[in-house]
Amino acid sequence: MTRIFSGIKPTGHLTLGNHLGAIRQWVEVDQHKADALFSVVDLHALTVDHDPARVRRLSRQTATLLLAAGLDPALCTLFVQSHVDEHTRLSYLLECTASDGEMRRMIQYKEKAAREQAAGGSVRLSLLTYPVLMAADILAYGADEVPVGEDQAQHVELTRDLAVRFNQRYGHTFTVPKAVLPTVAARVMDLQSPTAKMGKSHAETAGIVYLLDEPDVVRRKIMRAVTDSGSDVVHDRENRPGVTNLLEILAACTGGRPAELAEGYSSYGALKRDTADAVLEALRPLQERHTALCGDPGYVDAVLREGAERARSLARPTVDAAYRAIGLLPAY
Ligand code: AQP
Repeated sequence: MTRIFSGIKPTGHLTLGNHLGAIRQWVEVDQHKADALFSVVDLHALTVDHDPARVRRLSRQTATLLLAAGLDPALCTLFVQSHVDEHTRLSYLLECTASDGEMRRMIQYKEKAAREQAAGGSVRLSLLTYPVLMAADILAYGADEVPVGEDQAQHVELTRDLAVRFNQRYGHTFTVPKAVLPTVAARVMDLQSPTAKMGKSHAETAGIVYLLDEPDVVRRKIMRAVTDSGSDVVHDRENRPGVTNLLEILAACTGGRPAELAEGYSSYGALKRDTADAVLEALRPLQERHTALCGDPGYVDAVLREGAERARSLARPTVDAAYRAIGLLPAY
């Protein structure tokens, strides 16, 4: 059976980008078609300046939201990354497989390092090496597929390179995974700066729809979305990024095709109204289930405990095999 792994960082409140670019695919497709593991990858949240209490709170909120979005523990495995030591054990071996140059070429590293420096902070070493930890997350489970938004495709490519290199040097140990991108909304853009990704840790929040935003807040953010000069509604990512973003969000929520949807509109106002309605309709059931789950914290704890147990049992044999293959003496 196909094995799928994907993760989400508790670096902020989850956004519509996380939902349309990743979570929805996990819920509607992946957990039904494969042995799917999904992780709140909390160690990745430590690569930038963070408040420990907030990371803890967001880890729990993220897990709860994933269940609210429809991940079903009877169909998939949901766990917190730091509960399974195999991730960090394997990460070190992969650091010994990766090169400094290939890490510095990662686009997210360049962008986030520049942001940290601009804010006067120092760049943590873990920001540079985090794609290696991500490779360990994936390779520990022998995942065949990694459903991700476009922004993570480069990291999955690195994971493939590391798996192939390790296998060539030390004998076949890892499955070589592939990234699977959604067909629409692979990259949901910020409503206020539609040439930048909608990201949950961005400081400017006016262009970000959070999954737990109140309905009137969601509507206001969408109605105030930056559109392009001109007034005709066309799907053109290059020249009309604002309108194109709205069309892609609408398409992702309603199941249509962005270019075809564009033909039905002659004004930005109507497009914004319909997009807001579609987003609200997509978020309503998730928000209702989230409220219900918050009243049952014991259930979330139990899901995460059982998820970590299963994840450990799957990862340990692969990571032990990697330790042997690379030349380490087995523990007595
Ligand atoms: N704007 C987006 N459009 C489509 N997909 C997106 N994803 C994130 N933003 C968008 C996808 O969501 C999954 C989980 O992402 P992540 O939390 O691991 O990290 P990220 O990609 O760095 O997401 P953020 O929200 O932008 O976080 P910050 O701001 O902390 O960096 C991934 O599959 C991702 O592709």
